[in-house]
Amino acid sequence: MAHRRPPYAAGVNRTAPVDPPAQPDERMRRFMLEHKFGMNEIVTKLTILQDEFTHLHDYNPIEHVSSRLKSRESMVEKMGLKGLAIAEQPSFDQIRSRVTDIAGVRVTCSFVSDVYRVCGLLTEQADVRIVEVRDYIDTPKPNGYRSLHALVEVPVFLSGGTVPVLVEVQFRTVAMDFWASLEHKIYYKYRREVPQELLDGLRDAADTAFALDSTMERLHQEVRGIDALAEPMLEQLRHGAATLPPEELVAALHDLGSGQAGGPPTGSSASTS
Ligand code: 0O2
Repeated sequence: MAHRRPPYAAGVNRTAPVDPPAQPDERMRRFMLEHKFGMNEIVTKLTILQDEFTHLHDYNPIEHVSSRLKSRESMVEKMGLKGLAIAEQPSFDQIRSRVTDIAGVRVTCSFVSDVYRVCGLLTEQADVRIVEVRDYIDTPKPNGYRSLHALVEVPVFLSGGTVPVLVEVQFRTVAMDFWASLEHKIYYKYRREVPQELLDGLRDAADTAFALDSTMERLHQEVRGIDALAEPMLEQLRHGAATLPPEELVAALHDLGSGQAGGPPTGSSASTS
């Protein structure tokens, strides 16, 4: 995925504040609110795509969209992991640059190709700037975790000016989501000291889930391929192909076999940028 220049300056682009300087608590509230607004913008964009696909197309690649704002406790924990001690009173810019998933959106899709397609549809929008893409589908984590993570920046338009906000968007299939939520529960149940046999089981389950994703994807492409054939040809196939010119039949079957019929999504693999 190519980097594009944002339609706004990379830094905070506010007009001079009219109000007196904010107190730390109020600044924290503002900081969290800005992330909430950015998160809501991304959710709205995805909901629009979901509604468009539902009402104007015959297929909706988005199963589910959810979002969460990181809790203060979780943020402090992650700051610690990233070497930012709260006692040292790090600046908001320092927090923003180290903890990049304060605003998180999760998109669940049916198929792996949909994951890449929806990620593309979101990140190609003019006011969405890609900061980083981590493809844990192409390169799963050692524990078996698979998802496509896109860190994006969106402009939030406030009364005092425009604020660029980072949002982490996780795209995954239903099977990947099922695995990740179980792994998350196990991880917390064992307070991160998960027995080796459970870790091995999770690793196997991740591979099984991915094998299921691959089979479902293939079947889905085959069905879409058949649907995409022209109606007269479908009619001939339904009623026996004897009257079909051999070269046309061969070409149609060839397209089906190579996955070209109906133009299935190419699933351009996102790379880390
Ligand atoms: P929560 O509860 O979602 O807030 P980094 O040091 O930058 O490489 P970072 O910042 O954790 O590591 O980034 P990464 O790896 O992209 O992970 C960000 C989020 O992805 C996590 O947020 C999880 O939501 C999810 N995630 C990543 N790895 C795993 C995994 O192995 N299992 C599960 N179940 N989820 C994972 P948080 O803050 O960890 O959690």
